[in-house]
Amino acid sequence: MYVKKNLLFGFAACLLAGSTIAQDFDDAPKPYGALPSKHQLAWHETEMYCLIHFTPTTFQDKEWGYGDADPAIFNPTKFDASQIVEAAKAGGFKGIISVAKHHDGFALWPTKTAAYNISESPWRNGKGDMVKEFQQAANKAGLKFGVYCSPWDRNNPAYGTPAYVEIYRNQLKELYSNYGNLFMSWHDGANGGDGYYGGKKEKRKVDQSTYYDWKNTWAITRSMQPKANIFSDIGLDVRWVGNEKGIAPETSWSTITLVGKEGKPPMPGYMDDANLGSGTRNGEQWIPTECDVPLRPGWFYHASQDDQVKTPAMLFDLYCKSVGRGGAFDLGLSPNTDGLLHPNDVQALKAFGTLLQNVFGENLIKGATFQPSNVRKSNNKKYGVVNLVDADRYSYWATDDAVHQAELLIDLPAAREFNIIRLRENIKLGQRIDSVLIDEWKDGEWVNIAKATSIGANRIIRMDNFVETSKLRIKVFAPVSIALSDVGLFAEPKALRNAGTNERQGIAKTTWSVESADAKKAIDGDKKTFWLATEDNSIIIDLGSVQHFSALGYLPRQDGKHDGIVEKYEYFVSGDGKEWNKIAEGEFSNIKANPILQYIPLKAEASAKFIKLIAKQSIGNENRQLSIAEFEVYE
Ligand code: FUL
Repeated sequence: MYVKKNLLFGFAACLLAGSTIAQDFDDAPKPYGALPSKHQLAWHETEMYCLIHFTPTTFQDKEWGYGDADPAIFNPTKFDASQIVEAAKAGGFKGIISVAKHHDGFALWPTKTAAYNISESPWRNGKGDMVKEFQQAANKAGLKFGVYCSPWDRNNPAYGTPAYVEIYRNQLKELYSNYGNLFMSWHDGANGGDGYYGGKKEKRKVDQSTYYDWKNTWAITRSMQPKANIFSDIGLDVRWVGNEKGIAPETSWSTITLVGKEGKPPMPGYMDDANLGSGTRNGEQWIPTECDVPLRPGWFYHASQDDQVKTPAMLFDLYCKSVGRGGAFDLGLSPNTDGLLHPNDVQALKAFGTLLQNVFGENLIKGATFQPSNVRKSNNKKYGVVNLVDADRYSYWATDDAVHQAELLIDLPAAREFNIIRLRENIKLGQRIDSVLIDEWKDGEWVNIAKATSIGANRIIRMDNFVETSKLRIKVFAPVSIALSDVGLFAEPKALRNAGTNERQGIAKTTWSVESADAKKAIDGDKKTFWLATEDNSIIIDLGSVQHFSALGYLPRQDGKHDGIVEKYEYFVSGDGKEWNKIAEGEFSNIKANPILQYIPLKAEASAKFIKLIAKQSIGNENRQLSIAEFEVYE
């Protein structure tokens, strides 16, 4: 059973052997459980990076290109990689990943493997290499560089045959040869099926559990880019957190025991993903989470989303829920058709970077004295509490082997007000701690203010309320001795909590009606409820009177399940509910991984009393199904 479950990851273990990390001292605690490799440690230290989506799809105002865009449309005359990279840097991000090829198949470098590439575009007179320009800008700014090369290719005629896998590998080889040392090799799990495929315009399905032969594909990555962290829904080094909201669950272990689907071994694209977010306590592999989320609602630039850029307060919240939960924060940036980040994006990034510096630049633990209940090896200084406040993530306070529960009393020089507690373990010795309890000394007694599990590389406990105290107690529980490397206290600006959202407001629904009582859930203004029609793939909204509108919105169900989510749509309007005119049709690309509100700007303003949505394709039940959390109409 064990052998079967770990076909792929047994291979990972072999590749990692040789990079096991030595203990610092002879009498140091023995490492516990699965351990990070050297390149994973470097990745944990990187914490935040940006993923840049920019292809002809940008010029089509889409989220997924079909693979048929004319390369002539790709002409970002003002493109400046440094403008984008510098904006990321100002946000505190330490690396960038270039989407060198997205699902549309258009390569941003002059690949020899496929004609559909940047040399066919007018940009730099067909002589350009955008991946190179990103790499050079990253190097210049001192940021790490990585690549994303989509396995799914909606342009390539060979997609679906063994020949394509060879082409894909050759693309990786080019990217691994010519763009320096990569810190990440990012492999998407999406595989939507239909595409242009050299003009065939058909649906091609592959068996994701075998088609890409990841074992041998990633052997290329390991041999050509040994320092690159391999990401996929379950990569060899980094796993997807299971959503595109940028959020890891409260309890999220860096270790995981993988389970395949339908009795097959665990493979990317073929995983039981129930524990992707939480990981597994004492799991067999060290594969921490990456939390990816775009700065705007979509991964590609859409002018209609210029006012939907996440605010610095929202980004700060995401930082706490990703980096602060032992993962990495991967923020999507999307240059516009000029080839630049929009000023709103630049501004949000800068303000977020400043906020991070302001909050984490001042550690309120400064000057504190610590009283630990035990220090390893008869109070040996090398394991002492002084290690808790130095800048080294791997120096640590440790207890004796027999001491699995310990207390740390903290005396601050004066009463201090804070709402963030940061803890770190020395993860070179594994993820050892089960949980912590934190108390403040208040009115002559200890009062609990926080608790947490899964400490690991970095744990930010962000409390709802500020605490003002001069005395704290941290109780630590583990199955082995403790190796804690950092305790920090920080205060965020108080106004941050009430920063609001940047959600778009649709027109009021008070006069609206629908045909069935159940369908009312689609117009009740409550995002949590949804209508699931199992025998019908359409919904008609009666607006009550003729209304004028310029855009429509579809919010898919928000409960994490997928049945009935619309993938291809048609919208019709009518004045009398009998004669219908089509006003929009298309694809809600990437809606499964990122089930956000889909905003559909209309080509021309419409006026109607009735609106009908037809799901031409939806997830589950042969498409005679429609689920909808909210129907929106915009003035
Ligand atoms: C997804 C893709 O389908 C999206 O288009 C985007 O690239 C995102 C980062 O990964 O799964």
